[in-house]
Amino acid sequence: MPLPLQDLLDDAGLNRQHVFALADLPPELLAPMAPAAHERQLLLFGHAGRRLWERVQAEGGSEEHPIDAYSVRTVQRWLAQALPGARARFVYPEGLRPGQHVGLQRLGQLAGWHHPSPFMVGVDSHWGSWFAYRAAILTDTALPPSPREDLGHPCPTCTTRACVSACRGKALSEGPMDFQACQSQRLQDGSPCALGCPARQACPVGAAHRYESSQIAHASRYSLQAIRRYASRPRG
Ligand code: B12
Repeated sequence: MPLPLQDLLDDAGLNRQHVFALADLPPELLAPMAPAAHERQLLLFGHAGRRLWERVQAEGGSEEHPIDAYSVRTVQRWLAQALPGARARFVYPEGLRPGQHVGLQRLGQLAGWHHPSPFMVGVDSHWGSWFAYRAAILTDTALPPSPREDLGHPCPTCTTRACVSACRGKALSEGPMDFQACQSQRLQDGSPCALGCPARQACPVGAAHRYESSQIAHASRYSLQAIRRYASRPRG
């Protein structure tokens, strides 16, 4: 069942949407959001493929986090037109206390969008790893909950394992991803992984939807900054 005015969201590049009844979500996932009594549903908005970035650039905003600002603006515009009068509260990318976060990949798993890849970013057989979670709101609505949309898990039948051999930090060589090895490689001067993950880019699945290089560099810059912050944190 499509959402009301779903075309507005699709056209804006927020082309994945899922309605959850809060009653169906595990309590530990809900806990950081501390839902109020009138909040009945969680609406999750994602993007897949290149459209979102095209739209963000077309709007030419100069915010520090242009994708987040654009996503919030777009969901607000959609809410005003599609669900006037609904009470809604953002829980992603803003709205929660510092240090609290919504388990987006877990929500993606429940929606059917997320399958684990060796490089930890979720994948499916259509979009590959070229999708992410852009906004989540709690509402007092009674929309029909969405069915799972599972486009398939490509990794179990993958024979080439191109991501594993492309990983420059040898972080994918033995079982679960070695996050320390990934981080150390990214932090080296002139690392080929600083502004884009060669493993993610080597995956052939959904290659037609691979982000444009400026989007890859943009997102990677933020994660590299975060890794630098973690790495410089005092220990003990
Ligand atoms: C924290 C975080 C990070 C941290 C992880 C560091 C750390 N040790 O905490 C950093 C900043 C490194 C990071 C990087 C990236 N992240 Co990140 N990250 C998150 C975040 C905010 C929370 C994850 C979490 O703590 N979950 C809760 C714990 C309990 O669950 P967990 O599964 O054990 O979580 C661990 C892993 O998820 C891991 N992690 C998170 N992201 C990544 C990425 C990689 C490659 C690896 C190895 C691990 C990892 O760190 C978590 C804590 O240890 C989520 C968004 C969210 N709110 O869920 C996005 C998220 C998981 N990240 C995402 C992405 C895309 C990335 C990047 C690819 C961005 C980029 N283009 O550079 C990079 C990965 C590149 C790389 N090789 O480093 C997407 C994944 C989309 C998808 N299709 O599944 C998410 C869902 C954000 C979103 N808006 O969609 N990320």
